[in-house]
Amino acid sequence: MDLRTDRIAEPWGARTPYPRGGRWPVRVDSHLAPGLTPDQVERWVPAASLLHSNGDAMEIAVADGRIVGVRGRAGDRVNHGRLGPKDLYGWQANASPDRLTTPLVREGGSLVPATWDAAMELIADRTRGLLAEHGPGSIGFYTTGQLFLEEYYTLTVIARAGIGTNHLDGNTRLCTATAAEALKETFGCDGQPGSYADVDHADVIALYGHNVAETQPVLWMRMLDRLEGADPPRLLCVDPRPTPVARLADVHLAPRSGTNVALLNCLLHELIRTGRIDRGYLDAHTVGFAELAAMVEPCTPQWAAGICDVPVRDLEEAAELIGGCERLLSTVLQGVYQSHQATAAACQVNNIHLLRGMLGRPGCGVLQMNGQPTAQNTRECGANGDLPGFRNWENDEHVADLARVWNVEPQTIPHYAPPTPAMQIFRYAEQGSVRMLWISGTNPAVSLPELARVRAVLGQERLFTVVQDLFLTETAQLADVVLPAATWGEKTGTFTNADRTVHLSRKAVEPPGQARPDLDILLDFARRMDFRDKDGGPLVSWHDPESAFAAWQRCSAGRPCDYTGLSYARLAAGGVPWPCTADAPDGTERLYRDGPAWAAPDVCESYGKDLVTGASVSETEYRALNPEGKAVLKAAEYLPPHEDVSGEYPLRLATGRTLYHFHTRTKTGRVPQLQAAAPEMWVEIGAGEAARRGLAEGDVVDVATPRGAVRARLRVTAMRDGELFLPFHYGYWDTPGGDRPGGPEAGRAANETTITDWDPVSKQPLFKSGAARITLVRSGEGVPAPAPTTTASAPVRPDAAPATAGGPAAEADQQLADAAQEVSGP
Ligand SMILES: Nc1nc2c(c(=O)[nH]1)N[C@H]1C(S)=C(S)[C@@H](COP(=O)(O)OP(=O)(O)OC[C@H]3O[C@@H](n4cnc5c(=O)[nH]c(N)nc54)[C@H](O)[C@@H]3O)O[C@H]1N2
Ligand SMILES: Nc1nc2c(c(=O)[nH]1)N[C@H]1C(S)=C(S)[C@@H](COP(=O)(O)OP(=O)(O)OC[C@H]3O[C@@H](n4cnc5c(=O)[nH]c(N)nc54)[C@H](O)[C@@H]3O)O[C@H]1N2
Ligand SMILES: [Mo]
Repeated sequence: MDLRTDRIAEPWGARTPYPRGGRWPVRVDSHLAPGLTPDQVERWVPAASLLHSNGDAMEIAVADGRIVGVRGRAGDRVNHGRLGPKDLYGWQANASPDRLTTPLVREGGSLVPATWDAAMELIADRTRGLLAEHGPGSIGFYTTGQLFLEEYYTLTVIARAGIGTNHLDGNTRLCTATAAEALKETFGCDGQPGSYADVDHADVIALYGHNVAETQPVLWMRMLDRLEGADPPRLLCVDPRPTPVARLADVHLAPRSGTNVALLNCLLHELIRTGRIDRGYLDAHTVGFAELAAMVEPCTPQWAAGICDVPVRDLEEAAELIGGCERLLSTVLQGVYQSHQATAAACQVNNIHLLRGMLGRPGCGVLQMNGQPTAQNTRECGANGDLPGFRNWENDEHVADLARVWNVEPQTIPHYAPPTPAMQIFRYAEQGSVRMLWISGTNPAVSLPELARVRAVLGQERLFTVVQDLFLTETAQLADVVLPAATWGEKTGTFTNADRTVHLSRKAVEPPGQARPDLDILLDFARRMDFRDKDGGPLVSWHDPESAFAAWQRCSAGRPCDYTGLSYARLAAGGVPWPCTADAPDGTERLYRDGPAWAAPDVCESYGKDLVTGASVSETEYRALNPEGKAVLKAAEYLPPHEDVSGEYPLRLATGRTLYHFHTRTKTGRVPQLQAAAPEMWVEIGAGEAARRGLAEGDVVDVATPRGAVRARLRVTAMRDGELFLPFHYGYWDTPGGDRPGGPEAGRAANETTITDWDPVSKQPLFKSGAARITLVRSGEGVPAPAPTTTASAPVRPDAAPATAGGPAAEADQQLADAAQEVSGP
């Protein structure tokens, strides 16, 4: 059956219900350029989505050397053919007329075109000069969660062994550092325990600070299809906002933002009080139960209700849900990771699963989610604050092993201190010890907290900044050298989604102008710098994506993220979850079936930290605590937020996402269907709070914090009292690439208001749970806020704004497979 649907108006498309334990039916979604029919497509090129972490497998349609559309891949384990709105329309950004097509260098104050040779020689010259004069610590790299595995691995080898700097991190620090840290704290090592296939089996799905409907719409489709089938799961949603998830939840807890630890400690208290714990599992696979039980002993529902401002009954019902089920799937994302006590809270979700013995079997999983499409690879390749292959920087044998793989002396690889987190790299640049910053695939002039400060850092004369991007972003405009990159569809490489599924994404078309794949840029730099191993051979000995992949396979061998059983040929058939080895040739659906495997002192990636202070646990302490390598039940007491509400700043402020945009909109802002669905900045407030303050839909308001302010129209939603929410997608420019400063006044990026502060354990910035005030600038005069109506920003009065729709340009196909055509397996 074929359906044509406006997928802006109906983001999740048609339902294909299935029962518990059943197979998720296939539905193949596609969208082609208007007027084009499938028979006019010349080639279909395999790829996966690069606009979220879900890893939706797709094919790129090519005609006349151009990308003309996409369709989902029916046989892939992740999406069974489905695509979300950004997947369906986002490809159009590749062909934007304002793509960067030549390198630019700063001359006499402005950026002017240069040859590749001139731009790369300038960078190599500066690198050599700084190395000679100030040493490797004067050079920093700030990368992303949006390049390919092959690129991160190459960058890591260059930075850690070629240059020898410890200052290499990704914007993954803003994104999934807490996911990685929570897994290290509990299981000794990064690596997602669960699988998306757990959705097929779970009888309760609990989502903590995760608006999956908008940020991983295809995973939400899987949940929606279970909800409409036989024996549906029950949903628990913990989110201050009325997200699409909250609207369908059996229990919606809308706590004050910043109070996750209080709420979770209460749930743990109830599980222990009612005896809903698996003693056998705890004894066999965990340490730390006595400490945890003592910590949560006073955390009654009455206590948590006061802190979280959630009814006691709702807390008890939530505890009933997770205590009464047999197969529990939990997911965690930015409402935890970017909020107060981030790692402490994320670990308590792990603790729920350990207490209940619900791990490693169908329907029993924790998904400490990723956000960006390739964030998992940033982490495993060591392009963030880790060594490659989840090696422990404090374990000399791990460092020696890495040195063997790279054929360098161990002392070549900096391991005198933990790899420098991103916020500290920017601090060093501010102070002047970092003098060159190479930024790839990220737009910190919009996405880092406290933008006035970020602009000042990047604008300094003494800091030499290289920006590698597709567009002349807010960040690129502050650079000394801008390198035009090729992207998804224009280059080949692999990446790994939030449930460890590795996909191959192939080049479909040529990049515009002289734009080059990030891998080629890095290889060019390595050649110019002539980095050598200890025998005088080339340090970077590979020359294309497939040989880079092979090099990574050698580095991953025997590690938790073992890729040795994979190949480009194998991946052509669809996604495979790591570890994939000779013994597990089809990959590994779930980790830790028999308890944790990488927590023993000699093999663990980290000895852990104190969840409240962030102080490191020493090797000796860890050996005493966890000699047999069990899972660690780490306890944490609730503390009030650092920046609490006050008379001057009486409201809590969170920032985040909407369904239709990706981050700083460099791609989605250039896609007509997506841009039209959410064209401009807005502010969300709940109806009760608005009424109390005499504010109404569409009013132009200022939201101010001690850092700065934004001005935008107000959307009145069904959100709880005491909270404000800002989407963070809108940067300085009105339309990306345009020349008009955005908004009624220039201040409209959410990060003008956010604080320079981070979780003590993961060092992830706190983009949620700040304090702010709101003031009326002028009445809305009947004009509603430009916020979507299909999402968490739906107006509380349905007639307050026209329904979000995409019209004919947004029509997409959904092909529902006959049962006979269905793929086998999950
Ligand atoms: N459409 C779209 N999808 C995306 C992205 C995008 O930009 N746009 N980006 C991708 C990336 S990189 C990421 S990291 C993910 C992020 O995906 P999500 O984490 O799902 O998205 P956010 O909107 O950042 O935050 C989720 C929710 O946290 C809630 N929240 C705020 N404070 C608190 C709190 O203190 N406690 C709790 N429990 N909840 C709180 C907010 O109300 C919000 O609804 O999305 C990925 N997918
Ligand atoms: N206030 C607030 N701030 C936040 C967040 C929040 O919730 N609230 N969330 C944080 C999170 S989770 C994240 S992940 C960050 C995201 O923040 P950013 O990483 O700054 O956001 P993007 O817009 O995705 O920037 C990616 C850049 O890479 C470019 N790019 C895309 N593909 C390629 C490629 O193949 N090669 C190269 N070289 N460049 C490419 C794009 O054009 C774009 O400029 O924002 C963080 N900041
Ligand atoms: Mo993210």
